Formats: sequence, structure tokens, C-alpha cells
Amino acid sequence: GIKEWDYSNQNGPSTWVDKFPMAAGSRQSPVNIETGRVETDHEALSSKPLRWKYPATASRAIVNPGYCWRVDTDGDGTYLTGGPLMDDVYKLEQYHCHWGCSDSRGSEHTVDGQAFAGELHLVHWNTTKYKTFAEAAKAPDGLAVLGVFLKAGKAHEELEKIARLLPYVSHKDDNLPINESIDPSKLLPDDNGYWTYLGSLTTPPCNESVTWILFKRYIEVSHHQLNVFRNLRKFPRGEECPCHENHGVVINNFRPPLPLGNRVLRECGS
Ligand code: SG4
Ligand code: ZN
Repeated sequence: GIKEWDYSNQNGPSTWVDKFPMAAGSRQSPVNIETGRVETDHEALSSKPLRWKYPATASRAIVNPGYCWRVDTDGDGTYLTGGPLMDDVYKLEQYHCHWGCSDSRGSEHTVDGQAFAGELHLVHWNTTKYKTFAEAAKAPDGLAVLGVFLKAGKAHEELEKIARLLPYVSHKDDNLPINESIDPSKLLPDDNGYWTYLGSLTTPPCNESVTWILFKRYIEVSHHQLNVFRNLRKFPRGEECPCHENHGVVINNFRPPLPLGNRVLRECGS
């Protein structure tokens, strides 16, 4: 069937606005982080340190939606609070990843114009103010996404657990329950320094509901692990079609940066 949106030449990011008017808003993501223009906001941000907790059993199922891999989580017992989120408590809904066709591109956010090999997103919703994820996704303070840059280097142990499951969800709509412990907190860098700004979901409908929190430190993943991501298929099992762009593999599933406009980028920690 005809897809509503994707990352191809035909239905890619530059065309999303035709079907999803929010994509033309003034609070869109990702953005380029110009480190020289970041505001250090010590009192507001460090008065309440960013804190999170994810039980090791939070990861419940791994899914191939046809444009990334995603791990759906059991939000019970998870939280993210503090920093730009103040006293509101957010629960983890899912985490997923964006990557490129080579190790020199793939992240959505860029730092001083530089892209990383990938970007991991932990998506949370505000349970203090909203009753469901869907309700929160429509509110300006409804969602919080933790972003982690991936750089090609040594293999990442926790991510290897995910890489080992990906061949079982190689095709679109494949879904596999997770029976081992994959701990989302082990996917975060050791240092808590972050940049934060107000933005949107990076995929249609591009709701302007996200407080972005991007770790300054990247994590290393191996070239091989990235290649396992690049082997996922955009089409369902049984629909093998050699005429797909790039043989139908999921690559370059990132939206390029949009103007920051008059938004403020703040930082906390180094
Ligand atoms: C990915 O495509 C996820 O699979 C989506 O999750 C997610 O949408 C979308 O990215 C946008 O999230 O952190 N990149 S992002 O801004 O979380 C939502 C699902 O479709 C609504 C469940
Ligand atoms: Zn994302």
C-alpha cells in the first residue's frame, strides 16, 4: 500500500508538512546544537538534579515498525524527573533508535554541525498531569525524550542484547516478547551532563509536546552492531520485493535538523 510517510525521496521529511501540518511549526525537532550559543542555567536546572529509575525488567517487547527498532516498556516503577521537568514525574513508554547508512551519519540532533552514527531515544510521558500517553502526546509539557548519541567504536554490552534479538524481528510488524533483563539505564552514558530545549516528536505527526534532554556524552557501539540495525527490513515478511529503494532495508531513518528559532538551548553539567 501507499505509505503515509517515510524517509525516502518521495515521502521523506521535506514532504511531511503536506499531510502533517504540525511539521511546519516553530517548535520542531531535531535541531543543531550550537555549543557556543548554549545558555548555562545553573540555578534553574541544577537546583533539581535530573533523576531516573528503570527496573531491569522494564523492557517487555521488541518491535520492527518498518522504520526503526523499538522496545516497548512496562512503565510501572520507571520514572524520570527533575532538571527541566521540575517536580513532574514522567514514565518510560518505549525506547527506539535512529541510524544512518554509514558510521558518519544517522543521528537526528547534530552538535556544531556534526552528526553521530546514531541516536537512541527514551520516550517518557508526564503522569503527574496526564492520564494516558495519548493525552500527554498532545500537551506542550506532555512528553520528555532522553537522547543518547551513538558513536562507532567498541561494542556495547547492553545494546548487544538488543542486537541479538533483531534477527527475530527482521521484518515490518514483527514483534518479540523480551524474556531477559535489558536495563535501559545501562544504555545511558556515565556522565549526566545534558543539553535541553523544547521541541517536538521527530516523526509525523510531529507534535510539539517534547522536552528534549540530550546527553552530552555519547556511548560507543560497534560498527557490527550498527550493521545489524541496518539489516532490518521496511516491508513485511513474505513480501520480499527486490525493487525497494536500498533493497528495502531500514537506513537513514533520521529527520534533518530544523531551525532553533527563538528557542533557548540550556545546558547542565559538562
Ligand atoms: C519512532 O518512530 C518511534 O518508533 C515512535 O514510537 C515515536 O513516536 C517516534 O519515533 C517519534 O519519537 O522520540 N523520535 S521521537 O521524537 O513516540 C512516538 C511509536 O510510534 C509517538 C510508538
Ligand atoms: Zn526518535
